[in-house]
Amino acid sequence: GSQGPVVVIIGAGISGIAAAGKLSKHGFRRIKVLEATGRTGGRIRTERFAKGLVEIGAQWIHGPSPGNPVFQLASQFGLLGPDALLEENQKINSDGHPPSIPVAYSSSGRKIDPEVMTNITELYNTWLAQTRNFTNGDCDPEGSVGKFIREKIVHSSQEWDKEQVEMNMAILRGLLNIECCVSAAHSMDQVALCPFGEYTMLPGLDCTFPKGFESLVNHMKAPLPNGTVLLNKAVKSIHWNGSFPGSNSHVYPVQVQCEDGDSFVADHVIVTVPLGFLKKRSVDFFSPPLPPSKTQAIKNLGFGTNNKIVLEFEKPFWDSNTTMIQIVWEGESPLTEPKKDLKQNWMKKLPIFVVLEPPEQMGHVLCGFIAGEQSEYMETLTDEEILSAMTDLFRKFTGNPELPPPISMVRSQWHSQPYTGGSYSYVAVGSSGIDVDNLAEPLPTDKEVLKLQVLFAGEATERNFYSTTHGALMSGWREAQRLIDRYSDLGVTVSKAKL
Ligand code: 6YU
Repeated sequence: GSQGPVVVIIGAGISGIAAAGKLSKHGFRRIKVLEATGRTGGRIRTERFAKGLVEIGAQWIHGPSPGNPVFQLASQFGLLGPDALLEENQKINSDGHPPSIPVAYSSSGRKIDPEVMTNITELYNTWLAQTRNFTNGDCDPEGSVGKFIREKIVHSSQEWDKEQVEMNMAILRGLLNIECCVSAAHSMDQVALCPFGEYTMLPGLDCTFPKGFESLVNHMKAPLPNGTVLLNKAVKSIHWNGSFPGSNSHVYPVQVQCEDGDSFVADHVIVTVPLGFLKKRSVDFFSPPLPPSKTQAIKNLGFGTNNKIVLEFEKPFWDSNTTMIQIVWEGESPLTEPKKDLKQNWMKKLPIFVVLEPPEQMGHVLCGFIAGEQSEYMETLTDEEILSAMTDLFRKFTGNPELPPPISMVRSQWHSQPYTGGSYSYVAVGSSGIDVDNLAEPLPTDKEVLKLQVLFAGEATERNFYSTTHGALMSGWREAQRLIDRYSDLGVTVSKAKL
């Protein structure tokens, strides 16, 4: 057409909005973003809570430094606090781990000796760092991060004092449960060892958005022409390799059909739906069906659940310099799987609470993390049931049976969201970084004339930065660039075609 190609983007998370923004900036005029839910942002979601704001999804900029596009945009838009902008903060290498050791409480109602915590945590961090050294392929293809760490634990435990074994094991179980939250995996036994180090950590001390992570998405979408993003437009199916007549006598290769009966023809479709959605729906979502390289990638890659339980307290029971509270269940061990009875035991999977700051603006708020099946079970409980479990938990761990219950609560339910189906992706045992690249590969994959009919973006398509907002952002820009390059190959930039 005279206005350049029609591009339909499915999903208005950060990857979809990033793709739309870049295409629009490069002169593409006919862009639509179709979003299933009533809001933009996807897994970036900020809500009012207590005296301030709380992140239901993404919380930190992981590695806020010049190589991180989320950091770049956030600083350009003026969305960061003064500390995040300090050059020294941008150079700190925390290797993805909290800079300080949490205050730890045990299930017998006492604080754990900080020296014991420090020793075990440092030991664990050394092993975890070693799991990242196998990207050269010199490793068992069936190996997992969990198995690797368990072997280190067994070996190391032979040198521990008898009376410390139980506590050390309990602490290590908690550390593995934290790792499950980081990877959104039920067990670290599901996370593949060989490709684990492909995930790349950028330098910088993780920081948050004082006005909420969603402020970033709002700034990114502001320059898009009115009417670009359509909310409550769930896509039902994508028909590619076809010839669909448009209103302008042009024939298009792709047609997108929506749940509400609407349909859109397009030259190019960028699919940014979460891997969790593809796992449930890809079989009837694409017609013709996806090639085997794609269906294998969708099946083999991991996509699990990490949820938050956010609690507001009238008064803090923690000291003002506490930034994190670790929960250590005595008697639990990293060498055995957690107990199966979810109703009784789900909360034993919850290893850590982060203190949300600053209390003057926030109130006294703890944000707990929980991953895996226990997290998915938690989603089925009522607020009252969770509040009562949390009240019991804190009474037990502080050793104060009178501790007042939290005054309010909010939790995430990412697994039950029909258009998300979990939290984020990981490279599971049985898959590799090649699957991530295959997921990113546009259709058709063979050498047909009409290339780039269906493109794929989203967090799960970035081999080195999956599971993050910057990975998602990069993936949206990557696919936009693919289309920009395609039209410059023809020697006609889209904006010139428009004139
Ligand atoms: C980060 C962080 N963070 C916590 C929690 C979660 C995530 N992440 P979107 O889903 O946003 O958009 C797709 C849209 O498509 C969506 O709006 C749908 O409604 C729509 N859609 C679906 N189907 C549709 C249809 N049929 N039709 C139309 N529309 C449809 N990232 O940078 N910092 O602190 C956290 C965290 C609880 C849930 C996070 C974090 C992940 C990001 O939120 C996520 O990657 C992006 O927002 C995804 O954007 P998108 O556009 O791709 O999809 C060593 C090693 C190990 C590796 N892991 C370590 C990394 C640690 C990851 N950390 C995460 C931690 C937290 C706390």
